[in-house]
Amino acid sequence: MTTKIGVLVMSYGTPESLEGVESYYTHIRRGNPPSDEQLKELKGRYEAITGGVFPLREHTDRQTGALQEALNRDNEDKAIEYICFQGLKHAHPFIEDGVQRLAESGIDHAVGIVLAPHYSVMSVGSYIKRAREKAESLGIQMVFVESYHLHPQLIAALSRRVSAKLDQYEEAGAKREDVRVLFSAHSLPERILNMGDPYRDQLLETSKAVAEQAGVTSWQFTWQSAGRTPEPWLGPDILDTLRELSKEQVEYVLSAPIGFVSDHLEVLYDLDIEAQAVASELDMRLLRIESLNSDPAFIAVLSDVVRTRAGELKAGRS
Ligand code: FEC
Repeated sequence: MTTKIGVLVMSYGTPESLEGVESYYTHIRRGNPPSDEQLKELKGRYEAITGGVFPLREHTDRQTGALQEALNRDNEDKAIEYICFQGLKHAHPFIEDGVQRLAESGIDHAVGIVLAPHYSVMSVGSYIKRAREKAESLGIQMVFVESYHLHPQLIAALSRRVSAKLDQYEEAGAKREDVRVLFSAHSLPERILNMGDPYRDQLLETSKAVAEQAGVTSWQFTWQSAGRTPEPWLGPDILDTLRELSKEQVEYVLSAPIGFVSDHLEVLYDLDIEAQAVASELDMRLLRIESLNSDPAFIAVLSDVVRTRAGELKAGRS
């Protein structure tokens, strides 16, 4: 008999169309609709990256499909079948919808994973809280992957991306050691630090491990994409970091947004358009590493950590 194990693949979510941006933004703002000006500004950012296509949805779809295939393909124990469902934080199908679908498929044991390698109570923690509450209400036993920021295959995949861009710089005549590598991730309100949140430390650990493996000596960590709210957010922001580096006469910069796993607004707009514009104003050259998207090496990371957690489920049942 085959046992079905559900996998809830959680991701940030993105609108399905420009018309959907308002309800998406309202959800991010916990039910408070944005002003006309805020809405126009956000729609403008989506139009600038894709002209009305929302790349995060396609990447999440592909990652979810590839994960299900990898889990079942490499599954020596054919007594288990993994079935993946999506659960998005701010868009359909919401996290709760994903858990509901697990239940409707007759699944009573599941693993939850977020497509973000670093844990913060305000990011991954909030996804898990919502999934756990829904699973409990439906009688599903669920365990969660909290972080995978030092998984050896993740570090290797990111290091390869950093090395590839350093090669590109070298081919263009720059010395590798003259390139400043800027690791970055989404900022969060500063108050997370007083809560003993591991987010910043985990990001620094990933940065250090990737720098070591890629043989990078000139690197630093910086934040990006801070929210537009009055409270203080973690800094320095990448735009300020670029201005500082320009004062230090740094000419070549490599952006490595290790906090994200897909091409989406925060990468394609905040880095490829906004940061790129600042770099060119400052007469600096800025490249960015490729996103992980559906790279089989990244899917292997997800499948490995999901399988490990699933093993704990099995142990719990026997
Ligand atoms: O491509 C897309 O459509 C979605 C891109 C996207 C990703 C993403 C990831 C993270 N966020 C995190 C935290 C916050 C906090 C606030 C916040 C606000 C926004 C807004 C947009 C947005 N985020 Fe996001 N985030 C993405 C998009 N994010 C759009 C609203 C407008 C703006 O501020 O730009 C502030 C909420 C508030 O108002 O209180 C906090 C974190 C991540 C990375 C981890 C994860 O993926 O969950 C942390 C992708």
